[in-house]
Amino acid sequence: MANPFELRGKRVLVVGLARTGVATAQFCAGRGAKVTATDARSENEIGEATKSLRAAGVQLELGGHKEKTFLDQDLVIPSPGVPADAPLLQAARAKGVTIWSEIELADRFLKGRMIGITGSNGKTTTTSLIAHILRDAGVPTILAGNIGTPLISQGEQTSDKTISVTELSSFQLELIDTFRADISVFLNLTPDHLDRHHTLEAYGAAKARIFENQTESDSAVLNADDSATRPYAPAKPQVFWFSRKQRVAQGTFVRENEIVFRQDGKDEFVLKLQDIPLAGAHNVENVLAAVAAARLAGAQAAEIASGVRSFAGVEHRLEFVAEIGGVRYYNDSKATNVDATVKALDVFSGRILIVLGGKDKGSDYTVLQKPLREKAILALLIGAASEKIEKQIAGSVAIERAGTIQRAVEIASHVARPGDVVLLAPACASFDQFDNYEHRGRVFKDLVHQLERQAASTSSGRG
Ligand code: UMA
Repeated sequence: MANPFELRGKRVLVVGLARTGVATAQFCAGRGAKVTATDARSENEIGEATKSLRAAGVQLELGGHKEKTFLDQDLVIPSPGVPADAPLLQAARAKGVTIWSEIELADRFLKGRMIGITGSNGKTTTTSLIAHILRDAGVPTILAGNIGTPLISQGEQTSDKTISVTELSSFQLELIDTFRADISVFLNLTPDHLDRHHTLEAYGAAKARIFENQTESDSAVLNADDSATRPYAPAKPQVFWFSRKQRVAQGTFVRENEIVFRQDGKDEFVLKLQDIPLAGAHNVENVLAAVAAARLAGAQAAEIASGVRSFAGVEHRLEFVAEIGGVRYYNDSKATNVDATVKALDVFSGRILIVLGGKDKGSDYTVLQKPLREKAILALLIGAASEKIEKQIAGSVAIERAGTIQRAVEIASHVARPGDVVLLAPACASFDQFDNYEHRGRVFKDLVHQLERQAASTSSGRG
């Protein structure tokens, strides 16, 4: 947007060849850069994508990375899954090679305005909701970023009228340079990704870079109820707060069960709390943030209200899957950290059988003890983090080491009684047993739908 970049003739190294890397390598090659792409995985493991990359003239170094290749570049673009402090990136940095995340490069080619959304939880719901409201209001909108579609793959579709609604992770933000959002949203900060950022401070600081290049004419939306994000309120952009608990000077808040937007001393009614189609207090926060961002982007209050009312929610986010014999099954595979799991447990009134586990990210699972004691009747543990979770939640709930998600669903289906809830909200990353959280969620849903079919055939057999 603000800082065009000439790729023609530049030596560019793309590190990691999954969604981000493949799109970035194609984009750079298409604009005349001399592109090399490297991945720790072998050609077989990467699969089909290598063919189209070769056809586009991309040099491939697979099955590992070579230091010399990192040093002989003008620009290195690591995928979000590559640690920013990886020794080879450090070596390239020391030699003066520019290292950017893909969103930094993408931003330089996008037209129109940008709404960037970050935070530990609620990003996907809030990002999807803002995009839904704007689309509904007739604004040309793209929905991209950490949500699963690399921003760089969307640039061609933007015009001066487009609003790019972009979910941003700490991994993407920690390697920006001039990336700037017209409207930035920082939802909340709770411990996550400590295996990568090491401290909550470093993790928060990476996220707060969302404000770094904003100017006085931009807006920042922050959570007034979250003491961890309040200190990050930036000086330059206009700050708008959102709150469930208090009336804010500028922004959105709840007044007598109504959501109100306040700007320049004027209050505007937007919608009633009862019109929010999503369960849970955390979703009220997500809606408050989305209302503020959409209003600042120019949507009218009535358009926003209609967009919120017709929002169907997000796949893998407290997604209702099926009711079988009075037992309701929910897929919250996107609950990849402890805080998200606490929020998922909070939504239900009790008798929950929860599937927990996966790849640990240095999390503290003792936080789950209280909500598990109050709401859950059984914790089914899967994946690599099982042992650590078992130690840290011991005594709060009955525990069963299921190992796999298949076994967990099987056990849950035998133990659950009518009225119970079976909830996949694992508090962990998925990469030990699945490609990503979407894959984990789809496997869970397939298993539940299998149970549903079995139940239907059993009952029709009886009839
Ligand atoms: N790799 C290397 N060398 C390394 C490390 C990894 O070659 O040292 C390779 C792996 O072998 C693999 C590739 O890098 O081939 C993986 O890259 P990636 O993990 O960045 O995968 P992408 O598919 O590009 O997904 C990334 C984001 N992933 C992560 O942040 C871990 C996706 O967010 C995002 O949707 C996508 O870009 C598009 O922008 C997922 C995520 O888990 C949903 N995000 C975290 C979260 O939400 O908590 C931050």
